[in-house]
Amino acid sequence: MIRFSPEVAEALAQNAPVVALESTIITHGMPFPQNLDTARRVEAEIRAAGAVPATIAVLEGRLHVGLTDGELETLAQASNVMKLSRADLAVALATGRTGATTVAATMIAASLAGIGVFATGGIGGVHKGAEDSFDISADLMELAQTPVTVVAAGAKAILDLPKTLEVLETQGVPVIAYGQDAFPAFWSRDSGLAAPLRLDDPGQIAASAKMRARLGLPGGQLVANPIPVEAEISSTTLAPIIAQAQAEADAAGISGKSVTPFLLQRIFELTDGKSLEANIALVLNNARLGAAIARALVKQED
Ligand code: PSU
Ligand code: MN
Repeated sequence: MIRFSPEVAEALAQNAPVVALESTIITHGMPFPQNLDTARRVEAEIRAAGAVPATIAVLEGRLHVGLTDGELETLAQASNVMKLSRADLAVALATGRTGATTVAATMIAASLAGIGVFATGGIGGVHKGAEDSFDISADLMELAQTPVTVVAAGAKAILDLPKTLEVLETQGVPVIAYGQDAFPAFWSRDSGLAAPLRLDDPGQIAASAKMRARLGLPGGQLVANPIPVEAEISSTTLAPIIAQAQAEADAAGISGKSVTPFLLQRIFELTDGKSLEANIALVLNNARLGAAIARALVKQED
C-alpha cells in the first residue's frame, strides 16, 4: 500500500536512520515559494546530519513515504490539496485524492513504514476557547496511540498551552523538553510553563522510546525542542498579533480544519513575514535533532 521512494526504501532495508516529515506544513502551513524552499532545506539538513528524510503525503490515492523533488514541487504549488488527519486518510486513499498529512496522519504512515521519528514545526493542540468549540487536534490522541517520537518546537501560542499539556498528560504522552526545563512555545523558547520531563541527550530520547515499547505501552513521545535563540520572537511582540488574528477568525466564523491555516497566514501577514522566518529556523533545528534521534535509535537496535 505504501509507495516508498528509492532512497527511503534502501535506507529502511539497510536499517539506516530515517526521519519522517509531514506535508501539511508545506501545503497549509507556509506560503509558496517559501514552503518549497523550506521543504528542500529540511531534507538537506537531515541528509547533512547523517539520516534520510521521508516526506509523507497522499498523491492521487497513494500513500507516499519519501517524495521525489518533482513530487515535492508539485505538492507545494497545488491548490485544493486536502488536509488529512486520522479521520480523513482512508477516504483520501480509497477515492484517489491528493492530500497533505498532518502530524496525526504522518505518525500513522511513519509507523506503518517502520519509521520511529518524525520532525516538524508545531503540533496541533487544544485551541483557545475549546470549552465552547471543542476544538482539540487529533494530533494529541495520535501521540497517545501511535509509537513515533515527534520532534516539535512545542505548541504555538495560538493554542491554549496549559490545556494542551493537560490533555497530553491525561492521554499518557511523555512531553520531553530538550535541553531546558521550560516547555517551549514555538516562536519563543519559554512558554512560562514547566515541561513535565526533560532530556539533554538524543540517545536518552531514543532509549525512552524503546523502553516504552518494552513496557507494552502504546503511543509515542513529544520532544519539545526550543527555537534557536537568534531566531526567537518574544511573546510580548506576538501576543497582540495572535489576539487580533484570533478575533478575525472568530468574526469570520472560521472553524474546524481551517482554523490553524487561517491563523498562521494572518500572523505571517501581521508580522511582515517575521513569523515565517522563525518558523523556518525552528523546523531546521528540529530536523537536526530528529536526525540525531534517528541515528541513536538505529545504534540501539543491536
Ligand atoms: N502548527 C503549526 N504549523 C502547522 C500545523 C500546526 O505551527 O503547519 C499543522 C500540522 O500539520 C498539524 C496540523 O498536525 O496543523 C494541526 O491541525 P488541526 O489543529 O486542524 O488538527
Ligand atoms: Mn482542530
